[in-house]
Amino acid sequence: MALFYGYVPAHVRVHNRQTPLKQYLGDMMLLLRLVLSLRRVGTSLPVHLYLSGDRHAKYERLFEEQGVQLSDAPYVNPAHWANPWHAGTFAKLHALSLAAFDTVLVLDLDCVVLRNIDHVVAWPTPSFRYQVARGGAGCDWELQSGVMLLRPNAHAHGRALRMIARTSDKLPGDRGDQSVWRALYTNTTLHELPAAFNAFKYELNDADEWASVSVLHDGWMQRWEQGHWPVAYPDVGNVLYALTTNASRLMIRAANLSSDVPRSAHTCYYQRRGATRSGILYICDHVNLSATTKLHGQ
Ligand SMILES: [Mn+2]
Repeated sequence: MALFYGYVPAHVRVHNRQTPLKQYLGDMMLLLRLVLSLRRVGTSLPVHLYLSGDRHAKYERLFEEQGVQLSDAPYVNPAHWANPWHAGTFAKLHALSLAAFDTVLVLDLDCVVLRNIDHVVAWPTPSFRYQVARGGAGCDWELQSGVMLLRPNAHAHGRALRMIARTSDKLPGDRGDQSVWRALYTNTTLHELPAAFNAFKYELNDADEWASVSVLHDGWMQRWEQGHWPVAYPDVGNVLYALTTNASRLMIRAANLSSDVPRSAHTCYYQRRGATRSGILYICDHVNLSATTKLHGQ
């Protein structure tokens, strides 16, 4: 199983009072939640996390404690035609270069695994689920790249990198990695993943559908407020809340922010559970975390 994350502050799209570092803290929490969910369902497959750009040892240690193999990966510059919101998704193209593996199961950091999915690696490659694309001329479907079963291939990796090179033509699609997968596999036999292995909560209509989910994608907490699904479907809602809380607690412990640090020097990522003030999760660290805990140079 392979997870990918690249962090270059200048490439992080920020809005409102968000900062690149807040985004990093939130993303690390989501990645950790995903790993905790894999441990919860007792995966026996090796889990690898490929990191590029700025790295922070104090948070990476949490992954090592969960038995995750950490590796440095080259940073993949987003295509000049990229949608800035999807700039980070090109990191997943690195999966094609992992020649030490026959099969790589790629999971997005905003996935949560609710049932053991180890058997998926025996399925044919490449496997994706299909998704109807919203808008976009000349493209009404896409390969949903949140869960992908791939066979690494150096030739395909080279082709993919050329598609996002400085001089590359704009590709149809979401202007993220999904545009690349779609173009790369145009003349390839593709296999379709069942929807339950990459399920979006807005697609799930009743308790039976919720109960069928193996991988919930797009499960982050901010969007809980758009609906009351954790209350309506507490079997999944409570699991997700417990995993998020545990991941957040581990992050807070790793941050180890001293009470001497003045509030003006804090950067905090926080989420609310539902519309109430209860269940607010904070992750706070130094505003200048880069200066204090960078992995390289320690
Ligand atoms: Mn995603």
